[in-house]
Amino acid sequence: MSSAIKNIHSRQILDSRGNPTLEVEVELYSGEKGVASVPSGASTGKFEAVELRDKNSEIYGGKSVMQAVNNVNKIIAPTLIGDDVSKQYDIDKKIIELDGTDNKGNLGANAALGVSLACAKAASKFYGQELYEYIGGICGNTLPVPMMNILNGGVHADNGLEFQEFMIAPVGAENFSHAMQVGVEIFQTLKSLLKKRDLPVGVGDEGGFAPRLKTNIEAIELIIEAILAAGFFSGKKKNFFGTASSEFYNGNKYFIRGQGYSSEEFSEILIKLVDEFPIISIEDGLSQEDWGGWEFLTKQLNGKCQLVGDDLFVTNLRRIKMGVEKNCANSVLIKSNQIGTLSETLDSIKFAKSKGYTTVISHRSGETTDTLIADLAVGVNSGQIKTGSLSRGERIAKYNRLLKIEELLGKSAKYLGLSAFNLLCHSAR
Ligand code: 2PG
Ligand code: MG
Repeated sequence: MSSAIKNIHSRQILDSRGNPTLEVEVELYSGEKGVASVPSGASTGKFEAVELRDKNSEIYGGKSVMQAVNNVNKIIAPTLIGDDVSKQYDIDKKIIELDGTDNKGNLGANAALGVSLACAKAASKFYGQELYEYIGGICGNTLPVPMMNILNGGVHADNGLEFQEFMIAPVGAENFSHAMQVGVEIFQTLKSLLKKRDLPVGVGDEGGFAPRLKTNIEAIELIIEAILAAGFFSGKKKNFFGTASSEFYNGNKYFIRGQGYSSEEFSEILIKLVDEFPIISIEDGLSQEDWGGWEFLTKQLNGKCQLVGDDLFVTNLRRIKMGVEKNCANSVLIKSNQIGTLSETLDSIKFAKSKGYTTVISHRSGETTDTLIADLAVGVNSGQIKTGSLSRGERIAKYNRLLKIEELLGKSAKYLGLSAFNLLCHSAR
């Protein structure tokens, strides 16, 4: 029995938007196999690692990933065959060196990540461990607070809302399964409210409803109404939103309903929203290039609201370090495909935590049914996960995996609720 890699094979599959992506299988001499697939974003950050696409407009509209598949099968595989799969950092280092760029521009972050994740899965099987156990050992036992994106906007829907995600987080739930129940009850109530108003209940890319509403505030109010109508007090079931502001930032202005706002003006709008509504977290409130704005917003809201950097940090240690130095944000969104390997993802998480930043493990808007992020969230005790709404199989797959992990952990399972946001710790910075 050996944990040495016998074979690595990649194929092109489809993601939840029907776009091509990679699946990678890693087979060990022991006979164990790890299979992983790679997600893909729509509101991608400018500084993300490169997602390699073939760009042949006659095939899949230019989105096929055969070059990345070939990079796995013909370049990465021969280099890693025979290596010990349990040496994750060594494997990832080899891939990084093989690529030789800062942004995985040669092999593609999608090629690199597929192999990296499939290796971790194969290793966990070799040791007879669940993936979250393999990642976190006996310390990995925290079920994340789910941030559920029940109303979709931005580039994930076609409804004209500038803000991309309107999320709820049952911070007052007793445990993870209770949090799911609360989320579903609010989601179903929102559906009835929309129907009553003759608004469509079709869903966006992440499974949240996507009605055409007049303003972003109307979306927030509608959710609060659903929370109350479902029988929950808004004080216990707080809300989030993710603006993905880089998407409506143009020429140093933030454009809402056609009107341009300066960074400071837009920050004031966000600050007012936090004052008026039960909002405890804002993701990408400002653009990825607006460091000055982030400094201002963080100064104003630190200690009151979690400020999550997604496009701002792109899971990249260098950018997270810049953010810490400049006192920008107090939380990091974690997406492995923004950086390209599991070990770089783990390093970003470790660093963020060491600086008192919270971490939110996240899906992409283009997903597969791979549930790795559920295990990662528990393994690293991130305390929070963002994996979409309460519909669409690729979103539900992650929630169902977490329900199973909660059962597997039994009495060891923890659910942090509001303390996952750790807001007060940051007020001193
Ligand atoms: C985000 C993500 C996931 P995308 O902005 O956080 O919700 O969207 O994958 O399209 O970048
Ligand atoms: Mg985002």
